[in-house]
Amino acid sequence: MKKDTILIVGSNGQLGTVLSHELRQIYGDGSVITSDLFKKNVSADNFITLDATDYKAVEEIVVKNKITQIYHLAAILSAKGEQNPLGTWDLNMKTLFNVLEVSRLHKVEKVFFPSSIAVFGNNIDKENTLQSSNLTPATVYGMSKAAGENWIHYYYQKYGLDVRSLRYPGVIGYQSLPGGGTTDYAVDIYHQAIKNAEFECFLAAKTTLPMIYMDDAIRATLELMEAPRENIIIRTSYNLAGMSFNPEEIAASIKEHYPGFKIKYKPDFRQGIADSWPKIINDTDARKDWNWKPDYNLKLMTKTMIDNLK
Ligand code: AKB
Repeated sequence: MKKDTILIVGSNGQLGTVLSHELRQIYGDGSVITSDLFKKNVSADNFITLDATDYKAVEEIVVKNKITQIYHLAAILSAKGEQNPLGTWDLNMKTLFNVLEVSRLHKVEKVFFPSSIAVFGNNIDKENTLQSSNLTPATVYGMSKAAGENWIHYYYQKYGLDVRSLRYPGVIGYQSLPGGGTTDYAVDIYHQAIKNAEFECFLAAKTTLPMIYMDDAIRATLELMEAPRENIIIRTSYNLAGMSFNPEEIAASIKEHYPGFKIKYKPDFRQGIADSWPKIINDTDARKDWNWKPDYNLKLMTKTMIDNLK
């Protein structure tokens, strides 16, 4: 087992649920503390109720448990964030500042900050969105991630704090449900398919977005965090790609397993958010700097999702 004491902030979320499990396998149950606003019924022993907007509460956990790594996953996502723009900014930024300051003052060795494809907006090449593309996000969530990227870069430059980050595409997995995102349809669709229910999609048929299967997303996170410090050249956040598809294409891949599967399209306000995002992400830097390579394409993901959900 590796020696490190890890705190996961926001561990009840879609990514946190699976990442906590993986980190416990690597570091041992006793070395991983999960935390969130509320305790889930199935939370593991080492769970602490934490409001990460409370600086003192974050500091107390870090000091008391001699934390050496923090995964800061708490955030309000793109679609939910638009219901309360100022509250979203407050929560996303305050929790990040608390994690960064506590890490700086108490010498936390490594911090992970998830960014998102939501940092991109218009004025980019959507078919090949480069690492260095303009960041003009159309949502408050995207604004908070773009600002967060600059803050982690600042903490690295000014204080040498080793913060690492990925710009996640939509994450799709069977173990947990997303909440409040624009890419959530691509998880819900599988849950409806196995119930033989017709799926009503809140995005239009041809809305192509970058996505990634959960196993790839988790592996990318762990590989980034394990990479030697000198390999991490990008100190804002790395573009990360898995696959790209639209609702019509994911429906077609489901029909290979459920020929009677039906989908209808009823775009809502989330269509505007999706239209502001890239379609295909260029992740050359991640591949070059720490050897990133995804394993899953749409066909393999669909088979794996259906096999595990049914
Ligand atoms: C969302 O849809 O808001 C998230 C994301 C792409 O960051 N899944």
